[in-house]
Amino acid sequence: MTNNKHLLSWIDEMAALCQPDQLVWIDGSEEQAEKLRAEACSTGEMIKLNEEKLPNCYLHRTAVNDVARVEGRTFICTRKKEDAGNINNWIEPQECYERLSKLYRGAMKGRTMYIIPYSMGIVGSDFAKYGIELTDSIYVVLNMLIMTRVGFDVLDDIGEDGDFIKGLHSKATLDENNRYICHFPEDNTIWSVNSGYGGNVLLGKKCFALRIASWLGRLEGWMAEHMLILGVEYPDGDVKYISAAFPSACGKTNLAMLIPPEIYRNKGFKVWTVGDDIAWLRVGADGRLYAVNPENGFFGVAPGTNEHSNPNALHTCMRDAIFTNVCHNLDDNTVWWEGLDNNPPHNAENWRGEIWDYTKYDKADKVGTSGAHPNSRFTAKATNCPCLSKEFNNPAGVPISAIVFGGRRARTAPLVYQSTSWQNGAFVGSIMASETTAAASGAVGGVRRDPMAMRPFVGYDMGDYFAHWLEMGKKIPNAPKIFHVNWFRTDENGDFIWPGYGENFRVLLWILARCEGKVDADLTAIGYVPKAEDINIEGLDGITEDTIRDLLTVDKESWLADVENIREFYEMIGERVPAELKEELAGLKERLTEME
Ligand code: OXD
Ligand code: MN
Repeated sequence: MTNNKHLLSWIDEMAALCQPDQLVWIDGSEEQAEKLRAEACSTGEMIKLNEEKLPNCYLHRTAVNDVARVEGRTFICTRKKEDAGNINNWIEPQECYERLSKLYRGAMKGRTMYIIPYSMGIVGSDFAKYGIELTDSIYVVLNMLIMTRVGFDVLDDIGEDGDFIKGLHSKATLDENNRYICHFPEDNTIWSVNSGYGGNVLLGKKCFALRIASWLGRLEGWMAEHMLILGVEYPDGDVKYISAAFPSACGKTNLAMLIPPEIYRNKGFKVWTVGDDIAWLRVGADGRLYAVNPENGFFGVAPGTNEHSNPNALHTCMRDAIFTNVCHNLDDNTVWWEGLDNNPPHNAENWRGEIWDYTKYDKADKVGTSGAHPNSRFTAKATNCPCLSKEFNNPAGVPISAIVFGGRRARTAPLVYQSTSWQNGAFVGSIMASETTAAASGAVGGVRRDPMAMRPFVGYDMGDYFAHWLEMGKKIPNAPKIFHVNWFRTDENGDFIWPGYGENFRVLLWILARCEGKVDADLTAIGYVPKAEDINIEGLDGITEDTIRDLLTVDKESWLADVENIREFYEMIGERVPAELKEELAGLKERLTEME
């Protein structure tokens, strides 16, 4: 398999610690995957679904106490605490290795340790980074086979002395009080123990492609971001690419797979998906910023996915998919989730595997009475996506015209605005936020600041991360323009004003027109805001130019309140917040104060 001594001795050491009954190398072949699926079905770890309706699809249930990422149990273990920063949890590396070794010791007795060589990005490309994940979970192996590029070509490329990220995962006893997701960026190492939930255990994803990769990107002069990547095709065949960062559960997968409104489809516009969650960005030889999606599949939230919100995602997960914690329709051995359609199954098991009474479903108590868990997922192959970009496997990536940040704000942020420079754009990213609205009244709830949607995913100090953004701006001669969008403004009744979903395409077109210098805008205290007439509302029911004007207003008082909140947030991040961003904040305050 490999002669890499470092790799082999690390595996020996981890096997001696975990004491599995046997070691099995994962070669990426369909034959091996099929054997593992059969084994998982024989033990009840997975359920094979209706082969006619959902070919090659499986259902898995995690432990009831293990259904989401656990930020409180996620650690960045740098030698110096200040390098992990104030936002991240930290444990001193040696102490952490010792504490976790006790949990791993003998944890794989009676189990198999699977060795998964995988690549984030296209094997052999400039963007690619390699990892080996050791795990005692077949579910992890089968998900990694979908989400990453697995195979021995990775070992060949690592060669005798190449770099790779060492990932160790054990379900151990699934003890939530001893659950740890730990990153050792100085050692290229990830240790995850006592969880079986995707975001905690598919180590290629959040742990490697964001936390460790953000660290590597800073060292090596590139960026790892929590961004979708999409291409907008114009009727003349030209395609322009956008990458966009939104906090979790703000519709990234939906935007990435958007279907343009009919009036645009008829003219020949299309949207192509390159990625729905993670972008790795590098400066290309032509001075533009190029993006690849390092993943090979989608790990999407199931509830709310339907023929209206995201038909492409629905089609993507109708074959070769693994469903986690959804509702099981026992009548036809298929799956269901809240928001799929209005026909909940009458003979079903809920995400916990208990008989489910759909008549008792109470929307206010989603976890207790729902059929599917609100964070239930589908793991689906990118290549099954009907709108997958033909550039998906391009090792050079796609050139990015616009970077879009987005939050969920009831009042503050307008539908869309453009920053005035890269530095100002980095500032706009750094102040990203989402808030919960008290449903009926439209009252503004708490604000969670989530810079660049990376709050849970930066593998080092957040102030240093901002500084890296500013540095990168200096290295990109032909940098993308930076925008901010907010699909979630509400009216006095708390209802969303903008229809969202496919209609967001209208905003993307304005963004791209700005990048091309094809449309004017009004300069306001926060940046460039569209002229209402430049957002096309043709064919949009119930939306007038006045609605758009209203969606584009900049409300002085709520922005000034936000400035105060941002100042406190910067203080919490600490002294490494770059002076340039503090100046941007001061400038914003001054412009707002001067506003009529
Ligand atoms: C995700 C997340 O699972 O951001 O993608 O939480
Ligand atoms: Mn995500």
